[in-house]
Amino acid sequence: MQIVYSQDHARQHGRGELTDGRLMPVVETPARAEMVLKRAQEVGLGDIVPPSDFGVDALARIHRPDYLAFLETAWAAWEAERGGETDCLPLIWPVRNLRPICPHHIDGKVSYYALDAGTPITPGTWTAARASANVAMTAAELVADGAPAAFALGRPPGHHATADQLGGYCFLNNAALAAQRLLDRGAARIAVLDVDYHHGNGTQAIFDDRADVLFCSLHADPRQEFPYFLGHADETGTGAGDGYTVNAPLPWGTTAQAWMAALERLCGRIAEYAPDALVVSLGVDTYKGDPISRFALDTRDFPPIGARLARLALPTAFVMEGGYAVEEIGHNAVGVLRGFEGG
Ligand code: OKP
Ligand code: ZN
Repeated sequence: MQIVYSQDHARQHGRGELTDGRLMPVVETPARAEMVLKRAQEVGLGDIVPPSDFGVDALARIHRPDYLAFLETAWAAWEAERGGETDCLPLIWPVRNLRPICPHHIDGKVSYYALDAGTPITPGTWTAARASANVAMTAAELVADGAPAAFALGRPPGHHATADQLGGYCFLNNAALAAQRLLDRGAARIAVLDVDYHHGNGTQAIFDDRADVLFCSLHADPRQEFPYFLGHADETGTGAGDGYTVNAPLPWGTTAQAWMAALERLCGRIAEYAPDALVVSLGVDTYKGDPISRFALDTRDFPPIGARLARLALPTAFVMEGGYAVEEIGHNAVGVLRGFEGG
């Protein structure tokens, strides 16, 4: 399958994220994408193609215009306020008992538009996030043009980003933009399957009230794990989208066997939905050696995931999400894709 890739991902390189009560080096680094690219080339996965530029209008199919304007201007406002020595991070949120009215000062604005303090805005964030979105939409375009599959090898990831909020290392929801692109190219129904260790709260929220996108996710139970406030089993969608969200929260320590059993259930639901295409939010932070995650999948467990997805027999756009064990991320992510192609 073709691999869509842009070097612009490297423009997002945060200096620090607030973790465990202190500022720590970020785990969502440029090396992640470079390691996946290296492995894809090693095994000859496919040609590497650059993204097309779909412009801000395509982003506005999913994201609120005021949020896009914020992302575009946040770094300049932060830099003007206090120089460029530190990344732009929020410190207060419009939570219970406060009012979500967007402030004018950058400190208040970044809080309004963020859902955590682990997602630094840097000088290159807007460039890198747009490149990652274009990478995902280009993979969707390849699939819409008839490719059986395509791989969007982008970062920063996207599945925590909502229509109007950044968080969890995500700024633009790449998978949602890919799904919307497929719909805009004529598909009637799209399934999004999120296999990242963390719940894809952004993707779920974006498609919550829609029946034209089935959102299915396997993830660590939000009672134990980030993003903590979405991803429970009783969330099934609202309004017209009722029945089109399926969550499979799993406990810390989940093994490949239990994980594959949950995948089987979600694949059944996807087959029943009979979508025109599938978007896979491909996180490999389910790996046992992942530094921020607590599932127990081994490198050998990733190819069977791809093989099972191939049996759905759907045109499939894979969109890179998480995976922070940098040495193994290439073997794990490309393992899924090779399993898909051989399966
Ligand atoms: C992004 B993706 C750990 C802090 C966790 C958020 C994790 C975001 C994961 N000390 N910060 O879903 O892989
Ligand atoms: Zn994740």
